[in-house]
Amino acid sequence: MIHSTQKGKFITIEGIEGVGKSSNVNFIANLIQNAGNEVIVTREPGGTPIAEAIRGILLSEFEETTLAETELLLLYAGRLQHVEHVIKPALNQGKWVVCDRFTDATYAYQGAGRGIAIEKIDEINRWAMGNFHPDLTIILDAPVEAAFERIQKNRNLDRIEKEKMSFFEKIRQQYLQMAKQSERYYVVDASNPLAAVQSTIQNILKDKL
Ligand code: Z5A
Repeated sequence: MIHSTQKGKFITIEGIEGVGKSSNVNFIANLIQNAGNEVIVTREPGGTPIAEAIRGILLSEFEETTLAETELLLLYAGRLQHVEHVIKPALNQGKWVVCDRFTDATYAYQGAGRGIAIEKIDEINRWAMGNFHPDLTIILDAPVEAAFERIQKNRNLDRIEKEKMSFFEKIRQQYLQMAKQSERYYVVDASNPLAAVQSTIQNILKDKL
């Protein structure tokens, strides 16, 4: 366990849009709760009133362009509020935290997607987060076309979702690349039916609960 003075664990769920993150966060939380642990579910961008206001800015369209660096700084401003006011206090109380996206999304979207150097993100991440990172990260992976077919049926797209397929392909590849670099990542084939995806997630978490 990474957080030696804490009992709770920090689990994040990642992937491109439409892979089923929202559909699986509560499933994960239920597994944790059924094993007798207290759990909270949260998300990024967001998770506190200030961070949710920042989310509103990030997803809205303005007459001026939002610079990639502005996205990065806004994300970390919200993240700091979220970590210090919600995530760390919950972990310190022994609760588990399940978060829909976290720092890996920044490496994928602002790094691979927007083209900000990974070293720059590392620098800001180190400054804002120190050594704090998830204990376990589930990356839901599916081809971009398949994931987009799911979301386009259901809603209007926000500013980031309006990017081209090639943008999301870079993001998908960055997630897969990161997954090779640490044992905290588990890649799940999200092109399978939801029941199969959830059964895989259950197997991953079985030994951890
Ligand atoms: N962003 C960023 O740029 N940098 C960062 O550091 C962070 C975020 C943290 C908001 O994220 C945006 O912020 C996001 C990245 C950026 N922008 N984009 N684009 P978000 O997490 O709030 O929003 P999202 O990624 O767009 O979530 P989503 O579109 O809701 O996707 P999802 O949660 O992965 O999918 P879902 O809602 O659970 O499922 C989509 C549909 O598919 C739904 O109808 C389900 O019933 C269906 N579904 C789910 N799983 C399956 C399976 N297995 N089979 C069939 N159908 C399924």
